[in-house]
Amino acid sequence: MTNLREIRVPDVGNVAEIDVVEVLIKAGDIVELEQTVATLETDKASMDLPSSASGTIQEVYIKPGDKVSEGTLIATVSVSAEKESIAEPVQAAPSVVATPPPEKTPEPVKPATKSAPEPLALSVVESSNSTVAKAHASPSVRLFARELGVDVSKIKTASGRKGRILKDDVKNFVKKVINEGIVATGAGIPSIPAVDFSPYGETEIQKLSKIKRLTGQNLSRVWLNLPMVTYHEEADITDMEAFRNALNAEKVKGELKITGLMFIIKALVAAMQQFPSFNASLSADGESLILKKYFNIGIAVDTPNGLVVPVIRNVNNKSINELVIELAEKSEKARLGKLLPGDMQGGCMTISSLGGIGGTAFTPIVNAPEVAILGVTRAKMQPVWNGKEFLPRLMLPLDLTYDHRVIDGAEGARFMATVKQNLTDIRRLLL
Ligand code: CAO
Repeated sequence: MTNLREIRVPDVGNVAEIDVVEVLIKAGDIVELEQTVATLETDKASMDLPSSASGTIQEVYIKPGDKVSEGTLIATVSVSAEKESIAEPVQAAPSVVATPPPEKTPEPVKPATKSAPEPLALSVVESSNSTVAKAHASPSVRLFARELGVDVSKIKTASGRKGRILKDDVKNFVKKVINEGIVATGAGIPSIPAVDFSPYGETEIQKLSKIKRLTGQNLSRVWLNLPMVTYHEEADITDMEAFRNALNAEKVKGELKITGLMFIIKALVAAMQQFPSFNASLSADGESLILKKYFNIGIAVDTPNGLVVPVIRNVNNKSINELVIELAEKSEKARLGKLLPGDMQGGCMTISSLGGIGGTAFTPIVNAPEVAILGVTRAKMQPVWNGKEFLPRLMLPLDLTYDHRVIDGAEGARFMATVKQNLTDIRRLLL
């Protein structure tokens, strides 16, 4: 058996005309006791009208735009007699928030419950417009927004009456943020405005390659997420170079030559074995380090389509000659666009070597979730003071960029001192 109960506008203080802003139920809906069924508004306050019974909505008597007052019938609910005997109906009070006068900025709304997240995460995208702080939304919409971590003051599109933000506006805002793939931590960064260059001369539009677009997105994400420091060092590679030249002189025609990069890869891995925090990734929650027991090195390779980073696995178990062959194969595949996704995965640290081109120093960007990257520019003969005299030495510039959340300055400097020692005296690589 069922009984019919009525939901009516309760006593909201001597207000003659109350606007119906939003109706959240329709016939056939199941409602719980105190579930919001409508949003009402006077010129002073906005309120969520709760259901005074749980059951099935039989009929709804109001629509947005109607005027109601105390006692107006909102809806009827059919309640099973069983339920009625268990729960006495209560006269639920509406939850009210003061309606901000449109020209003033409202007080920030505090989270209703402890578990509701602070409205931070999604607030980044549109913060450049301070006028949107005049958010106008019912308590239920504000609660809904808080549950999703959305700051309602950042929502520009309000499709309700009198500029009111509705639930659908919150949903659309979240969809937009997700679709744009905007990183939450880029708090409030205004985008670069579009410029019409035509007044200055002729231009031509060239589409970016897919690799360039993806690399660009990844680099921006890293730039916004990681506090990075770049540390510069120089290694005396005079002896290493003499050894390399001697080895290359032994090679028969057509055999692959050893470049300094192979020794750099080895020297880097030897240092990573000594400093485990460089062979690590920060966990997603930022609370722990994931230490890796394998030593895979990514090598940035310049290709006609953009930068790619093939990975050489288990460098610690490979000889210099094996590295020469593998890097030649992988960089060739990279330039022909034939690398498979697996060839570029699982790296622990990356080397970006511009030494074949030139340079004296640069600041490479960490290939996150790795925690550091080694940049290399062109070795140069320099007069180096040995305490008695200046000697001509071949000096290799090295640049280490690291994630400062994981690696502190002294650790970075010690790590580079070790890489430098390993390159200056490559016998150390045997230890
Ligand atoms: N100092 C002086 N000479 C250097 C050098 C250095 N640091 N590094 C390389 N060279 C020399 C090599 O010995 C070689 O000389 P020879 O022709 O006389 O033998 C010449 O420069 C060309 O070397 P290479 O670049 O072909 O070979 P490599 O092993 O040093 O590097 C690779 C291989 C794949 C890393 C490189 O070809 C490449 O693509 N580099 C660009 C990477 C890049 O774009 N990085 C930017 C990333 S943005 O962060």
